[in-house]
Amino acid sequence: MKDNRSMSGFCRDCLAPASGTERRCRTCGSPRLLAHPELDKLAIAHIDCDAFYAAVEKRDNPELLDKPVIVGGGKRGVVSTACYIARIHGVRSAMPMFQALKLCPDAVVIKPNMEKYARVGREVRERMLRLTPLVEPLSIDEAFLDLSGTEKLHGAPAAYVLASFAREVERDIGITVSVGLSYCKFLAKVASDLDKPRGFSVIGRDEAVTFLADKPVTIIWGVGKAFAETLAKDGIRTVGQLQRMEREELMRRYGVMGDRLHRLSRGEDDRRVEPESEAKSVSNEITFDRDIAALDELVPILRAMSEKVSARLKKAGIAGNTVVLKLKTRDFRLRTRNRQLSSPTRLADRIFRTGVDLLQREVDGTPFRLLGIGVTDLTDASLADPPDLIDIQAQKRALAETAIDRLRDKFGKSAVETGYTFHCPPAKG
Ligand code: DCP
Ligand code: MG
Repeated sequence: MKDNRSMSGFCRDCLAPASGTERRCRTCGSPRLLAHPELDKLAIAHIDCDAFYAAVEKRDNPELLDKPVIVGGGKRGVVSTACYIARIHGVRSAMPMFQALKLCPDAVVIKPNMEKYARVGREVRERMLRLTPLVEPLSIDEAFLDLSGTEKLHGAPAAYVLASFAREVERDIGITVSVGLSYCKFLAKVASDLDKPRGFSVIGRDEAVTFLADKPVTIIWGVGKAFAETLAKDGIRTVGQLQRMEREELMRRYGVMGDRLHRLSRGEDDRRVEPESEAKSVSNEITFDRDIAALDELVPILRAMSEKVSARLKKAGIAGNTVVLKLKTRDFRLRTRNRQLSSPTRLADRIFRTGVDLLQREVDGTPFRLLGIGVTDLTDASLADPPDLIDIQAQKRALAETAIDRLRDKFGKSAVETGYTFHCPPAKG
């Protein structure tokens, strides 16, 4: 939003000050100027790398620089990502490769090299941690940063620190990022997507409500396709419509989600940036070579993974209060399901049985590409798995598991296999 009252700003290329009235930098001539009336006050950022896998591949092979590049393929045959040149032709993530090549026949297709991308992702993250300890990664290529209170340390406001960060990542790592800066996580994330690639967008407090008013409801965190359809049936398509509704009405119609719609539609989001802590959860997941839909194929894998999770809990002397099941569908939709237990556990048997119960509700013919199981709400193991006088069977299974653990300790891991894990592929990770 343009406002000339007290516009502070600078050039994103040479970092020289700018007033917000000029069109090009007076020092270097660049048009990439950043100015905003609230620029010095905003400190919550979302940073997302541009066309991440493709950018890494271009960095490592300069011949690809001006060519359309698609990363993906393999057995699954879908696009992981496409560079911005390929996107001009309409190529998108998750698109079947044959369709992508129809749109862009000249594209260079590269198989993903996950280890390399993970390494670059870590490098970027390490640099973020030099700016603030409050870095919350969301995925391999994106994170929230809270830079509140770091102005003294850096001798500059967050906006300036972030622009130098983007410049340095380009110079030292060789890929580009886009930055969203706001006063809350919701709008920081929205902002980082507004001006991709090499973007820097700012959404201030004063403009939040107006900015959101004409946007589709799907811009709101947690409003997916299915929920947007529910809202559309009720005649609600834009955030502005939500802004005009009473909180009570929204809650009556949509429960807790109604409260979220009420707050987020007004740009009210007080979630903190939560740094990654060492062990918030213990989990294990596997991405399959081919998608799996059948329960009887998923169950043995779940068993093997539950045992891994349990082994790690036992080793660390901790236990979890909540079991989390994670599924990713063929089109990359993530489903996580939680169940709080009556007491914390570190037993494979309890993790597995809870997991199966959650899994059964999800198995409906959908092909899954990833399955994960874990526990969160960690506590000390001394509180775990109290003898359950009601469920004698559970007690028996717990005793059996302890006996199996002892045998495994003595004779090695494969000495004892439970019925579920026979012939099942080993879980990775
Ligand atoms: N990814 C994937 N399959 C998807 C989406 C993403 O394998 N359906 C991978 C490839 C991406 C990386 O995750 O490079 C990061 O995802 P983003 O959604 O951030 O996409 P990009 O970084 O590729 O592009 P953008 O510039 O839009 O952020
Ligand atoms: Mg990205």
